[in-house]
Amino acid sequence: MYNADCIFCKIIQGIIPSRKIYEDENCFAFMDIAPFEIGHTLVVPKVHAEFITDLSDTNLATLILCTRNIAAHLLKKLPCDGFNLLQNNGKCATQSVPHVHFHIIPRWNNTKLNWHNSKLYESEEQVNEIQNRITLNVE
Ligand code: DGP
Repeated sequence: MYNADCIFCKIIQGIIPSRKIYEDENCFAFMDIAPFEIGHTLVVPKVHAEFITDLSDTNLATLILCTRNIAAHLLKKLPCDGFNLLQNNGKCATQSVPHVHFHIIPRWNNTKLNWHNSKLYESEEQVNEIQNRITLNVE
């Protein structure tokens, strides 16, 4: 359920701070610390599992529905024109945090993605503003 060595489990517990945008009984979503685009969001199940294939049907269903709902929210509130869903499993597939997660990467028409863009946000104020804009019903 909870893995004391896992960064994302610690984020879910609030032991490591994060820019939370959504939380419910099963899922937690927060802004990626190394975003590929403005509004890049991670959606994770509260239960600890390394690969998507380790999740039960129920946990996977709640995770994908939550991801769909957050993506719909980003389309409307950022707003963005589209998005990429990215989900890595295993070091060989560039998974760096071994807790299942979906990346939602907002996309805009006529804008190329910079996969190594570490300086996306102009200021702390801009990150705060984007976080406020994309936060949904946080319990
Ligand atoms: P992946 O390569 O699919 O395992 O992506 C993991 C993502 O997690 C990566 O884009 C950076 C992000 N990340 C890692 N540590 C933290 C953290 O402590 N806080 C936040 N907000 N994101 C993190």
